[in-house]
Amino acid sequence: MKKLVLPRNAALLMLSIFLFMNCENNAPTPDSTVPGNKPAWWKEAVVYQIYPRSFKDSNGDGVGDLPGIISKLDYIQSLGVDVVWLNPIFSSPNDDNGYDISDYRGIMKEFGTMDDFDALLKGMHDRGIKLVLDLVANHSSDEHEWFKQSRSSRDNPYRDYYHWWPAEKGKPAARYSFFDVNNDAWKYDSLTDAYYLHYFSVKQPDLNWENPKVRQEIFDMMNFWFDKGVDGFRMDVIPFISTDTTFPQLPAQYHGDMVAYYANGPHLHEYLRDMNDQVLRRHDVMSVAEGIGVTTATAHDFVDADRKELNMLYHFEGVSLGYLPGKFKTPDPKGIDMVQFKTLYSKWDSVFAERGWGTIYLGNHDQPRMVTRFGNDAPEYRELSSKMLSTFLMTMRATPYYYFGDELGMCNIKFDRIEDYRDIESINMYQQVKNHGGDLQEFLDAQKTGARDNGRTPFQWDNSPHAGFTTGAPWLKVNDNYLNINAAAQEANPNSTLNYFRALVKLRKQEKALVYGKYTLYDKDNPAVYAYTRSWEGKTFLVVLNFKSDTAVANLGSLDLSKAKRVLGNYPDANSAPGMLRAYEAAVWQL
Ligand code: TEU
Ligand code: CA
Repeated sequence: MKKLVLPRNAALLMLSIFLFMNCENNAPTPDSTVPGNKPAWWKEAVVYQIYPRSFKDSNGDGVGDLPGIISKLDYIQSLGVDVVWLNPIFSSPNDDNGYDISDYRGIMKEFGTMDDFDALLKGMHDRGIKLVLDLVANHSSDEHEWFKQSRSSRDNPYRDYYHWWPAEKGKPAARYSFFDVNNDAWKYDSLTDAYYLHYFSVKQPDLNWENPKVRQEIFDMMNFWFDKGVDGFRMDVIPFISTDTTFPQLPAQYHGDMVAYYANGPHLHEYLRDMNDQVLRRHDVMSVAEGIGVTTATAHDFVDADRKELNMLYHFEGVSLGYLPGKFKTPDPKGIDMVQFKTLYSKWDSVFAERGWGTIYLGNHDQPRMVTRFGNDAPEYRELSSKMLSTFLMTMRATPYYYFGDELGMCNIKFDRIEDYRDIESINMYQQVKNHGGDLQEFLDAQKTGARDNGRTPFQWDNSPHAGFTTGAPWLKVNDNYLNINAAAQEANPNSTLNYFRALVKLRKQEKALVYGKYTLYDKDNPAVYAYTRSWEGKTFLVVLNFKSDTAVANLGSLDLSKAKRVLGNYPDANSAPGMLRAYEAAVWQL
């Protein structure tokens, strides 16, 4: 065959194309069988959530702070995570631990100063870690200057920064408040003989997003933080921001589901597109909605790239499993139905298989500790089940949001007395039960499973007093089990939950199949085992998870296991076969 002689520059072009296609560092191109998963840093990232109040106290006042986080940046970097999401660090009277902001551009005095923030941001960026802050813009604190002005008179320029209902029109249509003792979202204010709206506590008045001045204030504030170098925002109850300000009686289709009504306001997506246009698209940042009230039917409206709104959202369906309907956070004695769990997470995977992108979490500051809620915190099973749950979180097709302390296998503190609680939600709901002559012991028993303070106890650094979190009196009690559950004890142990988490993060970084790979569920009706594969560009990993304490067998159908090799597992030795599982066994096999 005639030898093809290419002109010199064409040959160079061919060579450069060949080199580009084979060089180490060219961004991975997703497998053509899973279109829509264009690579992005926030899709490949592992996000580590820190509740600043409980991470590390540097000055002995018993409250975690920014200098405390700075002192632990090397620990954070040692985890291998890429992004840190900090719960609110802004000025706040802390009625709801920072989710009631009195100055969006100031640092909460207990947490430190703006210089501390700048040092923290630099420390993170120097270590290749991005920083995401918490945008709490559905409501502010009632101690914000805007609200002080707004409530002062009906003709104050800031009046319409919030939702007011003049009393002469009678009581406004009922709206639900999550934290009000009577769940009543309208608070009468005598100063101007009017009611103001608060979906959360009375000290968290809802901002009026229908007012373009409010939107501009929020957008300007976001740009202020992005101009400082912040890498993104988690957006608190962002689906709630648009409100029908005529406040009609609840439309029939929403009877019994106020959250769905809140999350489907008339201008929600117009405002999010506005936010993207004026703020988000101007920076290389990530955005994640707290997707309260969002379902698979509405998720794409928030996160599809062509919507030009947000990058990601997290839903509440998984963390809502296993509670009795109609009762406040009361665990179902039957526990969590694993077929329901697997069906739900498989559904959310398929929702984002072609477009959009998902997130995955089992714990955060609003949730109890995942090892208590979804694993087994009994001494003989706590480490095993903690590693099993971490394996799930780090091998699904979604950005993992991993909650601080879960890498140690920290578990619920299970307070016996309401006096030990600090969370407005627990305190006010207890008062509600008391006001109605309800069963307070039943409430306290249920809170041992579902209370948010279970996930907010101070980080357990070592076995010194207060787990090395503070030299003072901790704002919230430290779990007594810190003597044997702490980071220092686990650093030295290669088989600890901490080092297993590090190995999981490393594996996910190495194997893009665990990020972008096609997800296939096996043995969907197995009541104990969650088994799935992740396939991408010729590589297939099998993940098998036993969520129960009994040994279990998974039916892996026609999977070719002849070349299966375990790459990671929570038992020292691989089981005899991938489908054979010991108590709470987790294993990742390369096929
Ligand atoms: O949470 C929204 C919210 O509704 C949760 O409070 C959750 O529904 C509730 O805790 C279930 O018990 C966000 C923040 O994550 C939360 O910490 C704040 O308390 C709330 O908004 C108000 O800002
Ligand atoms: Ca402190």
